[in-house]
Amino acid sequence: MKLQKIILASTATVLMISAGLAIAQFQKPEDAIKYRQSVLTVMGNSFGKISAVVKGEAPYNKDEVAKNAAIVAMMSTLPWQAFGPGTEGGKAQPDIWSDNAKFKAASEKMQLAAVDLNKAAQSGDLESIKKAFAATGASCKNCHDDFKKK
Ligand code: ASC
Repeated sequence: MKLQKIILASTATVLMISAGLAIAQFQKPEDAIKYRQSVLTVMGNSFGKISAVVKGEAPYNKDEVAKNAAIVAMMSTLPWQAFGPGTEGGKAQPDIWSDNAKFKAASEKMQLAAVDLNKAAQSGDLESIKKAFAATGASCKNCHDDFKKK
């Protein structure tokens, strides 16, 4: 089984587990802030590499895009457990806590988009990758518009 396939399979499992259970516990709010920022930085780095391919700024290499999409899908499941009560700070808007249902819905939309992007990337069909990339980017932006300070 190729690594990306293992990651794809385990992403679904982690999604199900993390839906009902906070995996990580944080000693201090700063630890939660650092964790979520780190995860989102890693996710943004891999997403940016796919972005360069989609925009024609970098050559399409199937294995590279597949690897980065698997990273995006895996990382997409992780930040949410680090937005618990009392962890306000960083660039997080207060609405994350005051309108948590909306934040959760936006985060779930992004995770599902990332799963689609990973499926497209594993298939190696660049047109599907471009479509799934656009949908994933829109889901990032949607959440940032509402919940991230400028
Ligand atoms: C990225 C990145 C984001 C998203 C967003 C998409 O590469 O770091 O936050 O894409 O800009 O609109």
